Amino acid sequence: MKLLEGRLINVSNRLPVEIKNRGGKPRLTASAGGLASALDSIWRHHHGLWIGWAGPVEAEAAIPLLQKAARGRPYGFRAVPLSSQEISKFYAGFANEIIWPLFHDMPSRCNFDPEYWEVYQRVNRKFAQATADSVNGKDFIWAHDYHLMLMGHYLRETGCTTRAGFFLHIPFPAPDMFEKLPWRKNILRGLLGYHLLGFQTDRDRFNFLSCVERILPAASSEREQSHNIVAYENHRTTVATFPISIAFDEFAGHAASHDVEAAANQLRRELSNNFMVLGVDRMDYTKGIPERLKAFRILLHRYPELRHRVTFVLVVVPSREDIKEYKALRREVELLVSQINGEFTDAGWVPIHYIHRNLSRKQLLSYYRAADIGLITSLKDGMNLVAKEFCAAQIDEQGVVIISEFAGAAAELRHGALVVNPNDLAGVAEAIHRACVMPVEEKRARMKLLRDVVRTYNVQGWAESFLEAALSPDGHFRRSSGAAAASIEGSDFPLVASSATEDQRIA
Ligand code: GDG
Repeated sequence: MKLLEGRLINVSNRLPVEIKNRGGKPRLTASAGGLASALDSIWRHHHGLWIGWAGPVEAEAAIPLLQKAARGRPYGFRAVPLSSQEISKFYAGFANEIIWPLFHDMPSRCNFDPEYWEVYQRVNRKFAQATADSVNGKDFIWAHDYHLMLMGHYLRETGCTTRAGFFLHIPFPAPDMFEKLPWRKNILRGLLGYHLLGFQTDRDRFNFLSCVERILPAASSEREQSHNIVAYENHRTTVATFPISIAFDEFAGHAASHDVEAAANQLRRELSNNFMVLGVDRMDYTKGIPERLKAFRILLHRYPELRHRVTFVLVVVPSREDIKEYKALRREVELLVSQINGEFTDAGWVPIHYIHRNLSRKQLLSYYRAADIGLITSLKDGMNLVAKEFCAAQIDEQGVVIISEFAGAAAELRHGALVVNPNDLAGVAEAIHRACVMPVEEKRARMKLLRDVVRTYNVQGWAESFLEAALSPDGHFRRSSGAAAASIEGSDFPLVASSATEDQRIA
């Protein structure tokens, strides 16, 4: 669907390609991270420009490499050069030591260093200027994530009148949490410089609106059918919910391939037991990895009959390794894995298979496909794409999803998944047991429901509804598809007649 007359100008902290110095020479490396692949599908219908940091290289050296990277793509690249001090104080500092923990409700992990704030403002101005210099009136600017919350306001300061939207990939906190931020007014003002603000869930949208009401009394807000309009400083901003999703057909198609099927069968043979519980995350304290391990330990204590029958495959991708909190988390996770394995490992059975590296797409899909249970226990999460990818890869429709009620994805998946409070370790252990003894018909019915939701409300629909909202002249647009799915009326899954009993046999 072609929605735009002009070009789509994507702006994110990083470009989807990175230039690294290897052997003294700058070289292009493949994109890391989910944002690039999530956005890839929207470029099939638009052309434009992607603006972001390209890596630690001189601007001149970056240009030919970015031109090379753009060959065969419908969009070009423009690098925003950042010094190492800017990267450390803007990205590692303000974004990842203040906003990331605060917006995930973990204020005690915040380091409110005033220098971080100075550099955050400076870098947002740089991005605004680079963007303003690159656009014309018919283009649409789509900025992404918590690194660029001030850019909306700074774009207007440059005199740029091109329409601009912003999507927040992480949660937005409730006022009591947000108010802890010393620069709370500036952040809200920055965001209200955009024409459209998109949040992952209604919970995040309403948190944002409550913060505006409390912190910016001069702003006024009107509620429309599917969105809100906030007026502030002679500017109107549409605020709506757009739950991000995945390219379902692509994932499901790849998961159904012979290659992946063969690799999944091989994994199952090698683990030679009935149940594979799978966790896939970046190494991040928001993902509830220690909590998940402790819940698994409780499971093995409470249900000794599951020993030798259940294996937990824990894939944890290295992330933000230069930040102290992340190093400490890695030590905690590795200690727990070795304690639990030390306590329970027996001839022919290791309870936890811990993988601390990046898997290829094929390997990841093989694990998704081979697994019986996808276990997501985020303490808080904007969406959690892993949950949706797991569903897409369940070609045999027999996997069970256990998901934290604090992951954005729970809003859409709650009818087919087992929903848990990740802090309730015994409750998580019970949910794993319940998934192990669940009759196959119930598993299929649940997974069918989940796959229907993810197939229907895919990433293409997400991007289209965002662009439609951004470009609709009167602020009226259809309710974003995922948001509609998230508000399906009715109670939890109807087939819960089969809650597990102690003496139920493990099939
Ligand atoms: C942020 C928000 C929101 C993981 N391990 C491997 C691998 N992955 C890929 C997954 C998935 C992505 O990484 C992780 O996405 P999530 O959504 O689960 O989490 P965050 O990285 O925290 O993402 C989150 C998201 O933005 C989008 O808006 O949902 O809430 O925190 O795509 O497949 N990919 C490969 N090998 C791995 O080992 N190839």
